[in-house]
Amino acid sequence: PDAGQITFAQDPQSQGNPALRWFREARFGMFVHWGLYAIPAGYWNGKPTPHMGEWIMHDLKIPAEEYKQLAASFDPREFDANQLVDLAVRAGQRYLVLTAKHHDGFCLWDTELTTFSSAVDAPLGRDIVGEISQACRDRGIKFGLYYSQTQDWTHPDAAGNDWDFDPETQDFEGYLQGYVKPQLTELLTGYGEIALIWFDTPQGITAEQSRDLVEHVHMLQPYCLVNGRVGNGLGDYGQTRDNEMPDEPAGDWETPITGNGTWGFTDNTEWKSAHEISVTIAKAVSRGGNVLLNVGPDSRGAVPSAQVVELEAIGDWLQRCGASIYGTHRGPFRALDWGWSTASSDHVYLLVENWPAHGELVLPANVSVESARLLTDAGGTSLEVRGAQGGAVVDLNGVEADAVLSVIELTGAREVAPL
Ligand code: H79
Repeated sequence: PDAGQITFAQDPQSQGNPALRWFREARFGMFVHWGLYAIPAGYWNGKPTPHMGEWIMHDLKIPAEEYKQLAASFDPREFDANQLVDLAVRAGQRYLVLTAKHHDGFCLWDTELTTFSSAVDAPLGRDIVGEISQACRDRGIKFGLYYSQTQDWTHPDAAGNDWDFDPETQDFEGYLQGYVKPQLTELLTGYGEIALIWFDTPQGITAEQSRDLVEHVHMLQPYCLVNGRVGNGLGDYGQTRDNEMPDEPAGDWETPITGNGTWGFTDNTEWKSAHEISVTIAKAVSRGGNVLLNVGPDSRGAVPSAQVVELEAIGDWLQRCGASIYGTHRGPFRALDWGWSTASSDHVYLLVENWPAHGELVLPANVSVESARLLTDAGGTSLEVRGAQGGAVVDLNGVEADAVLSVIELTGAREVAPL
């Protein structure tokens, strides 16, 4: 082995669940927040909800019996799971996570535990988990489920609703054993391979209760990943807070991000651009993590067309530059003033946000490089590299920056001196 070859730290969690292998390669997924909250879409009797659309019941203290009436209007007959998953494919997303049950308790599958579902109380009468899981399977997209394990604002024994239910008399353990676990059994036995369970808001759950949920999931499907929000430091991979980009987390991790300022559909149209999304992906992958980007379909099941434009642009970018994202890991270069780095076993990738003045991209002073090329539609233009004995410079004069984010592939990058 060449002593000058740049080596990369192993993930400390690499001894973990073997399914982390697909998770590390995927790097980019689609989060789908869809439920009854798409009908009021941020307004209740004309009053706007102050925060995220899916929190409307909580934030406006809507009585459970009143909120549950929304199910009678949930009738997105035109919804086509194939179209939704095709969009994920076009966006370059390798996994999809659907809100089987969010904090409001409405279920998107045909569950024995309640009639409050898309299959029974809703005129739609369909099993959305079944439809989307099938569409994902047909397209080779990993399928995971979001499940709100602590909060359920329409369940008298769950957390989160103190305007209908009295926290003093609630039986939370009874809710976990008699409702949550049987529902997880349905989800993990009725829909084929489930790639991951995405729990949320672990406040108030004991370590024993979190461990019980992890063991329940793994007893039913050992290769189903459990996210860190199962609580108490457990789970197969770590999680940032919503919309957060950590500096240098250890191990395998994921950041969930909204496409605008809300998870459930509202009239908010401040869509993150393809460029902003690409920068988020570049930062996350350069630090060893994944990005789970949200879509909030409307009450008919449609993703707003302005967001589709950005998703398709990201997909186009990944067609050109995906070699720098899929299957890559933490990059060797830190604190670059022009962007981020990722690496595969063969190459180092430079994701350049700030195009350098004078067209000269300066690499860290202890690094030399054999060759460089630009990742483009056409398959790559060679770039001139100067200063091969360290402090190398990649010449970008006359090179046009990518419309989304420029990526340069380095071959033979090596340390010529300790930094
Ligand atoms: O599913 C999405 C969110 O609904 C969920 N996580 C993502 C993936 C989430 N659950 N809790 N939170 C996010 C934190 C919520 C905090 C707040 Fe509020 C809700 C701030 C404003 C509304 C409750 C009411 C806490 C403060 C005021």
